[in-house]
Amino acid sequence: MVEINFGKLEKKWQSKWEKAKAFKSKEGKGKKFYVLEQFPYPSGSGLHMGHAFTYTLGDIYARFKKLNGFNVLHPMGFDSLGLPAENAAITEGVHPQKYTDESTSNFLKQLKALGFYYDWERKFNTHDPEYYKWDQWIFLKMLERGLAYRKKSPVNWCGKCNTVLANEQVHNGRCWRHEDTKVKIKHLEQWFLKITDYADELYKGIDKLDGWPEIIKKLQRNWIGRSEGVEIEFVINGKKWPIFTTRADTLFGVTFMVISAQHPELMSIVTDEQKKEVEKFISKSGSVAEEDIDKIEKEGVFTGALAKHPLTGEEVPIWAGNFVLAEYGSGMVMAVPAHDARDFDFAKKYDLEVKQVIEGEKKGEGAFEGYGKLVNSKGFNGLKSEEAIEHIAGALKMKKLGKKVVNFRLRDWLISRQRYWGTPIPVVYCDDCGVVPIKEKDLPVKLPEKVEFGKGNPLEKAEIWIKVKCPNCGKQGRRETDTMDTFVNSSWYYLRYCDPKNKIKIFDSKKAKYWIPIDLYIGGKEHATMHDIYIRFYTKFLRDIGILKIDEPAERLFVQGFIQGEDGNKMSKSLGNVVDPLDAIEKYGADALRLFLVSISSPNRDFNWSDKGVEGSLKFIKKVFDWTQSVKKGKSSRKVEHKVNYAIREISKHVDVLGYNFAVIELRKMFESLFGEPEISKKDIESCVKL
Ligand code: ANZ
Ligand code: ZN
Ligand code: ZN
Repeated sequence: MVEINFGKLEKKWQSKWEKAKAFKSKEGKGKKFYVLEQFPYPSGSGLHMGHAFTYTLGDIYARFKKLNGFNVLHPMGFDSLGLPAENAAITEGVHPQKYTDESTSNFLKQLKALGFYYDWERKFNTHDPEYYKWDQWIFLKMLERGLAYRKKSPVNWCGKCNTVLANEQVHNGRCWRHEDTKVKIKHLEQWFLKITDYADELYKGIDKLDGWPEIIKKLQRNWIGRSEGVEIEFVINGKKWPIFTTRADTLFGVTFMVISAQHPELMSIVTDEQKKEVEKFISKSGSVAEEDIDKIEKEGVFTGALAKHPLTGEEVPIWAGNFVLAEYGSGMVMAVPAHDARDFDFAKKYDLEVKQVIEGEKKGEGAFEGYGKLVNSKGFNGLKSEEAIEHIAGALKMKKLGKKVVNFRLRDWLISRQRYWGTPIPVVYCDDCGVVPIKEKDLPVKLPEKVEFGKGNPLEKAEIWIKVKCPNCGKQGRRETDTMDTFVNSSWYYLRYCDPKNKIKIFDSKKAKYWIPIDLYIGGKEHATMHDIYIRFYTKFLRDIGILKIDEPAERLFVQGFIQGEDGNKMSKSLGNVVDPLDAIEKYGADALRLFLVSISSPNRDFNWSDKGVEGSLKFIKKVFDWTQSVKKGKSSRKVEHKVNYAIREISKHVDVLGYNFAVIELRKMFESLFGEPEISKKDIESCVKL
């Protein structure tokens, strides 16, 4: 065996590719294929093995499609706004701009060392004002249409991020970035995007996402949470109060009501006698996260108020409780302890009446939650639950005390962040005119360079930047100091790759039309209910303002697994099990590394790093290399031809469905069986090497 320096060899070819612009893409006439991997946040610690793995998956596919005659678009850029750069500014004293410029250029070098097929001419950084200008432009379009608005509401606050978070960025009551930090509730006036206007379409559209994994679709369905039911009016102190129920058939089993302890109007119904008790209860019962509701001890207090039942006219007591969400439905429920487990627990605890109205066999103590025949329901007895829901909804409608409605769990997207390193929200506050949008021709609103980092939002102290003339009346106004959630930047980036240098428009519609939708999108499962929903929302919005003609951004979504350390744990500095892709390239070469990354398991599964494994890949590559040097080149026998053709067919089949590990098995099989052959044609050697 000759010792060859793969590192050197790879560099030679990488620079040839670069000079030849081998991966440049241009819209044209042929069949197109758009492969995209979710772009990275360029952290200071550089590219990690997870990136190397994910981007290898897309790279293989892009090359595969190219070899199959497609016109391929495979771009890469950097999601470079966000908190870590700003936190580094605070702890290390570097300006986020400098920090980010350094880390993006570092990332770029590392990606290039991996030899990926990217059209680097399309690269952009989201912290470039030429990029975030279009975030602002989209925001203004939303503002015009009432889809961007300000509202004071209880919001999630992460003390570590020092900013608010969107609902979907709170996982198990904790910050998505800070697993150790419980989110607090603050009451603030914030900017929201009205994603709920698209709730129904986002929900129903899931059925058409044939190329998306079931798990992502399920998570999205649950997150959007479409629920068909009836809104029923109960009258409290002469005023109608709606409640939402999916079980109108149980209406005659209501024995009390429960209003959320967090409900903003709770105190308005509490009687004087109960005021003290209720206040005591509110102050001791903190806010409960939605996913905890079934687990917590259900507690409450009587409000003293009564609600009039819409069909029987009876007065039922109203309690305040910790298991009712202020933000879902109307924040109040009709409690049916005989048929709802939560209500049952509550009724037992406070000795409230339980009245059965559905016939059915329950197992032991507790509520019967199933469907069945109605009893004790005057006028509806004997009906089945499904029928009863229709009939009762009809009766309520006649009395103007109810209607069928669809409810969603999805909330509007809170995009305000009290941080510096994000896209400035392009509005001005004027004493006379109120909230005034910046004129389109004055975009981008750039971040001021000179600011002070420390506690709080640096923009609030940037007095010179803040002062601006009102675009409407010309009087002195003040800029908005909130910046946008960085998920805004990634919600439409796939479109900018179609026309990244456009200075006049967000993108040229003709160019975009050629490339979109994304044919294969590769990313992580953690984005199921964040990025993967936001990008769908933005696509629909941009369609509705007439600049797109597609309904969904990606034909197919592939969710990659996680690469863990050799010990089976998440790679982390504290465990000492991190393998740096650059070190691995130096030791084994990019080809061996990439081959290893797709050999171990199906790419949608988690797998462990293995030194032995990557050494095995290198050994294999060396063997192949030696064979190409030593084998006699001449004519291929029929047998050899057959072996090569068979391998091309089988490997293509596996690659097409990203079954790369099976493709590697076929590849090894092919070479092993060719090693013993006395002679092979140059053309066949080339095919083998390409494979
Ligand atoms: C009466 C009832 C009787 C209910 C019964 C269920 C069973 P989904 O499917 O999630 O939409 N609900 C309504 N608003 C609520 C809130 N703000 N916080 C907590 N629970 C709330 O669930 C709808 C059901 O959840 C509604 O139907 C209501 O309880 C409860 F035998 O109303 B049901
Ligand atoms: Zn946080
Ligand atoms: Zn004004």
